[in-house]
Amino acid sequence: MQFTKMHGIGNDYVFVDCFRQSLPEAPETLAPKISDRHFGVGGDGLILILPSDVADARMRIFNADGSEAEMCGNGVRCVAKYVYEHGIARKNPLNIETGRGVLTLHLEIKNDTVRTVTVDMGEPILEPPRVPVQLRGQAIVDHPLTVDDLTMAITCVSMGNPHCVIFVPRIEGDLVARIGPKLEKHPLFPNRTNVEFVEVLSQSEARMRVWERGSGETLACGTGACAVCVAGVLSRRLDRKVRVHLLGGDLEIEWKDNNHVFMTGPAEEVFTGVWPE
Ligand code: ZDP
Repeated sequence: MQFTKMHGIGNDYVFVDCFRQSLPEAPETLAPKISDRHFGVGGDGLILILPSDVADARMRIFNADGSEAEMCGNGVRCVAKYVYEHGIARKNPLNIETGRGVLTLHLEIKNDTVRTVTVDMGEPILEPPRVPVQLRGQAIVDHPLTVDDLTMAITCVSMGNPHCVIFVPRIEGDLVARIGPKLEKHPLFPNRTNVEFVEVLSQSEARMRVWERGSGETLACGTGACAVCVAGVLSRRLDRKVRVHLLGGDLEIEWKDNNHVFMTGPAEEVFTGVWPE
């Protein structure tokens, strides 16, 4: 099976072009094997690029533990780059079908190479039953929650996939590794959750680290950065247009007046290879 290794600011995935081939086994079992950084190719998960009846292509994303996610921000930018550069659809903008519907992606192309992509990520989802989070209210903003004797204020946002955002004075020590997995699997989140730890640098700038559902700490999370922007506006910490600094690089996020969240960032192809059948 041919694969392509790509990443969005260090959030790296193994991509399989399912227009041209089929998988040797179910993606839920292939993803952990191919994502293993010692015994496999290595990555935060597996992303399938498939034909679609309603868009130029369809994306399915499987985390490193084999769980399928509804949406993927860094990954969908890479899908758009692949679809354009490998001739599946030489269009700009592109439409990509995802677990949360069809998204529109605008490409920045130089010398026939896709450099950066702006994704209309759609509207944030705040109603607790739709995140889902088992708390009452119109939206969960700065809700106190104690884990491991640490009381935090959580803000819950779905971008198609669930996010638990926590603003802290400083992201230090083992906070991410200690608290991330406990919140990922906390009973409040029936589908588990991604967990973002955020330092506000100014009204228009934040630094974040992320513990991802099904993958652990990653260098970046696109849907997570969108959730951080929304949570920052709801809690009056951030403007609607922010630069988010992640371990792997920066993303520009804007929550526009039409209630859609836009994410702009790079997408890179690293290498191709053959996975033995
Ligand atoms: O929701 C989840 O289970 C995430 N781990 C999916 C991957 C999210 C991603 N890192 C992103 O950029 O949104 C790809």
